[in-house]
Amino acid sequence: MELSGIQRISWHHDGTPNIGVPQPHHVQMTPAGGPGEFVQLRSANFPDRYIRHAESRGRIDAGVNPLGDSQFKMVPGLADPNAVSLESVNFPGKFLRHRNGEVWVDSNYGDALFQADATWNVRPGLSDTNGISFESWNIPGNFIRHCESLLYSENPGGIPADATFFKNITSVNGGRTTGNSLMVEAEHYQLMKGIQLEGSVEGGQNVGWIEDDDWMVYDVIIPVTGEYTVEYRVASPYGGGQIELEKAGGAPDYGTITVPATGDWQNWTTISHAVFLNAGSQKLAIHALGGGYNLNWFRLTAR
Ligand SMILES: [Ca+2]
Ligand SMILES: [Ca+2]
Ligand SMILES: [Ca+2]
Repeated sequence: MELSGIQRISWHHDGTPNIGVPQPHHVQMTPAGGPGEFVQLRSANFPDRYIRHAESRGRIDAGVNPLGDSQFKMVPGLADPNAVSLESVNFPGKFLRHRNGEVWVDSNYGDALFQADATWNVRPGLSDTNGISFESWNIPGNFIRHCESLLYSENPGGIPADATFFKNITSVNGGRTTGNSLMVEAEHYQLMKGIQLEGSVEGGQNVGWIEDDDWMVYDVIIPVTGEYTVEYRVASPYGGGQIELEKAGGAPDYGTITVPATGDWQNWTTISHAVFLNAGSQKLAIHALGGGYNLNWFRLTAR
């Protein structure tokens, strides 16, 4: 039986006592986009690895499949709405929590200890303040950290990068994340006007039948306000079409790029431009100011 009203002693996962080390004064930081956003959390020192669950155990891994194992919804903390809890996207109702110093994804049955163990204060990253760290709400001084790919709740001591993570660009309906990039298949729109889908010689499907003023809308989460490179995989027999990247609804416009002639509807090339995007949930629209091209995918990369 665990008692929540007494000081809990915590231990490193290797059995040594966790006496903690002095931490710089932390300022409470609201995560960009606020509670309720979908996040992927990339390791600061293993940049191809993401926080994920596997058979309920918290880990960091590269190439997570299914992607949902590495996607979490950041919601108001179960024990404290000023903190956060991280809910599994593919196992709703399960949350990242610590128990016996380890981090697991467990079901919320509503008991106070679980809710406290699943609540984390978001702090500026311990090794890089562009990132974030998750400090245990009920055992201050302990942070979500990885060690030999497994997640623990403990003080990372001399390796603060083990407890530092970067929120990734992500999309509500999936998309493939690599490093600072998010690739979204054009056919995975949430809304559209006037387009149709067809098989692509590059595999999967592409959007076609794009004429003037057709558009598609995509839900994406932008982790940091700043400049992004947007690449578009396009094919166009004659060229001259125009892609306007805009907020769904028509404004503001983030940038416009002209589609070159590629010689045929399935001769593909990649074009790109730089746009400035604000952090948070975004409904991005690809608006054909001029049509006459096919679109296979687009990719956002933080600059
Ligand atoms: Ca059309
Ligand atoms: Ca517009
Ligand atoms: Ca595609």
